[in-house]
Amino acid sequence: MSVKDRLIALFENNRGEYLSGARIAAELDCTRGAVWKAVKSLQEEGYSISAVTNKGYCLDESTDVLSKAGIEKYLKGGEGLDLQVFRVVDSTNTVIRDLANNGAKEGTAAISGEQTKGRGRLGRSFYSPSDTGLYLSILIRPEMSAADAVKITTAAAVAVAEAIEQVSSRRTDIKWVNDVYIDSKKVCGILTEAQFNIENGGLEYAVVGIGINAYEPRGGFPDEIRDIAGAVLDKPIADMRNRLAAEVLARFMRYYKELGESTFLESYRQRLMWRQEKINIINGSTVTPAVMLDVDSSCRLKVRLENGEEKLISSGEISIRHAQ
Ligand code: BT5
Repeated sequence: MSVKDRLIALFENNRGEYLSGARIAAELDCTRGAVWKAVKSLQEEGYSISAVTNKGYCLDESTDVLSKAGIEKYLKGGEGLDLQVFRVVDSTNTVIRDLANNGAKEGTAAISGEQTKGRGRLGRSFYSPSDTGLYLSILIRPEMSAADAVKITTAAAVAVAEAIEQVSSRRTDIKWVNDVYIDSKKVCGILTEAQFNIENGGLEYAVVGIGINAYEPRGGFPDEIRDIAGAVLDKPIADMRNRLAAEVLARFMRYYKELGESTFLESYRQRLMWRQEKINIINGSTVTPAVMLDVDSSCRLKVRLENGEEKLISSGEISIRHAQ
């Protein structure tokens, strides 16, 4: 680990406390000059570090910069995770796909504070500005039936919804299949991309990508998504994104291991939006009115069509909208 990474870990474990240059140099086994250089570089990355003569350096309690040490500090459970944290990447899903193709193990996760090419489903883009969001992808190599595999994304939605509630105390809803909402605005989108084995058709790996709007971007969301997108919080709280990342990762890994028993399902149902309400089912250019009833144990949507017929819908390319 570089001096800078070790310094982050030291600061993260002593937030709000002054550490003398001499103490830091001794703990990191480097010169005081190297400490000063590392502090400067962290300040440039957005860490709020005060330097006071005769007291030393102090990482401000309110600092909200993603780091491996910062996330690990809050990580309870989540065994087998291997975190790689970036300031900016094109897409964390692409980072993980590249690592997976080079043999990375299950539990490898990429976490970034910004994406330049964040992806949504079906070629759509996911707006991923710096400093206000959390973008992360987790590699899994599941040995499971296709029926269980469809539950991966739904389990991720529950992990996110619960993590947001834990960190922010705000109530979340889940829009089938996997968008997380607060007050009728989308605060999180999830994209799971799978790689199949050409020889035997089995699932080689899957990348679960999660994008969360922690705060509203400076200047607000772009016009195209202003009516749809929302943020978890309107005011910063100390270290929110590291905490949120840790909560999401640990919960997802737990639900993933318990996927066979669908332990996430009850929590999913409790948050499901528009139950017993009128919806429109959108499949390409076809719009079918229905009443939403529930989800079944494979997370298929149970609806009642206008002719009274009840139907189960799998996600695929179908989406739903609320009908007035
Ligand atoms: C999604 O697609 O919502 C899945 C988004 C997954 C993003 C994560 S971030 C980490 C990982 N790396 C990636 O590159 N992707 C994953 P979809 O259901 O297709 O919704 C996309 C639509 O949501 C867009 O067409 C916009 O209307 C809207 N949208 C775009 N950016 C948004 C944002 N930041 N917040 C809320 N809505 C947004």
